[in-house]
Amino acid sequence: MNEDTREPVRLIDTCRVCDGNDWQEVVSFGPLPLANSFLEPADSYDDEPAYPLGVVSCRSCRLMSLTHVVDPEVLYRRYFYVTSDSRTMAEHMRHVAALCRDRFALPAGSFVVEMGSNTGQQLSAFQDIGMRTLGVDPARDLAAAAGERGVETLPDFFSGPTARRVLKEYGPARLILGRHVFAHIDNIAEIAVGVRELLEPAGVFAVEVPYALDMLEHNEFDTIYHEHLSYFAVDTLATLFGRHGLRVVDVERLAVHGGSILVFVGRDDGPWEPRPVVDRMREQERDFGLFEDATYAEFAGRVAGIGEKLPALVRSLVADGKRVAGYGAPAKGNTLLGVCGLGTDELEFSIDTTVLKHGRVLPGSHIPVRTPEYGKENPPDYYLLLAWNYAEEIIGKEREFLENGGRFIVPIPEPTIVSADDL
Ligand code: DWN
Ligand code: ZN
Repeated sequence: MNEDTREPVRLIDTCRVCDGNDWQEVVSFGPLPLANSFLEPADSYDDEPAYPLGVVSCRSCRLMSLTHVVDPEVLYRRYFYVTSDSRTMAEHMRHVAALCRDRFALPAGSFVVEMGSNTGQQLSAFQDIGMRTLGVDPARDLAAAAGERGVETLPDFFSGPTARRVLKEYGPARLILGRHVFAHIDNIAEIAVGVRELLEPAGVFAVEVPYALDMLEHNEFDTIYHEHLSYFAVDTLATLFGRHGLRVVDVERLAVHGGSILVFVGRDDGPWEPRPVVDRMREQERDFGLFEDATYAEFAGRVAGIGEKLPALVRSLVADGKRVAGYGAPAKGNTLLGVCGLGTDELEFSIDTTVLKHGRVLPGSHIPVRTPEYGKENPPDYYLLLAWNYAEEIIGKEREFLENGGRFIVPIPEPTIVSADDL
């Protein structure tokens, strides 16, 4: 980051995993506003900042990276994403806590540190199984909310110096957790070094990231926004950690966020030997075409197809007099709408359960965010399911909407209409 000049955005140069600089261009979505910068309604949005959004792939380690990095101070100090209190996510967090404990024999009272701990929901699940916890999160309001639920949280970015400070003040960690935060960090080499210093010899770093193969295979292009600097395969993470005295010892595939991997990393002098799944997944990635330019070109082609098909579908419904609204106001929805050029001409509003988002408008499209109750009182004919990663939970609880003749447009992996007949 340009600490001296505090440039809000910088063009990447070398690969943050392998230092290579042979990049394949994958997609370029042009300038888009930040996906979590929900705005107060205004007469004019002319001064809304927008930053280039594009992805390239390193031909050496196959890291997919954004072309431009926005200053994290701009991205995260005031942040509207609070960990969803959905049933899916609560179950997932309990699952993660039990998985870490059982696979790596965490004794009761083990010290667990989480980077990007948000409102402390995941660490609460670790407290529930008897662990000592510490959160680290730069979003000041969220760190305060975590404190209120009894999860001590340092209001800071996790960095090398933070890791050393935690080590000095709290002692070494048995488990360091980074759920959906590692892909948000530019200098991951520094994080890897800090993690190694903070871990006990038998300690484990558990990293959960969206899985690049799921993104490529299921056309999840809306996972691409300014916060997600990196899109990882297991092989790429193995390259990264191998350079910093760490090694991937286990991997678990998970359904959350459109398909994620929970990658367990141990010290290379530690007791954890890599389990067979690690090499198996690396082989599968090779067979899938991780190292072939064509894989990325084909993905880009399919994305362009959705970018034409989805707006054509929505516009034809609107032209037929149908009312369309968004379901959910996730960050990814703002990429989807931005790439498809959909806005207030097509969508009347979008409903979301997050109180912080209510009364605001979506960045870029300026579609107003309403409460779920508003949606119940003013049901549209079609909901465009922006939060498609919760399709099962949402469609399950919206039976009444469907039974009354409402329909969902599920945009990913291919625009599809769901009606009561599909229940
Ligand atoms: O990495 C990140 C991922 C993990 O989470 C962050 N940078 C930001 C965030 O991405 P997102 O905003 O795309 O995440 P979600 O969890 O897919 O967002 C779902 C949205 O949908 C939330 O705003 C809550 C909302 N929702 C709803 O209104 N009704 C969700 C459910 C399940 C519902 O029933
Ligand atoms: Zn690389």
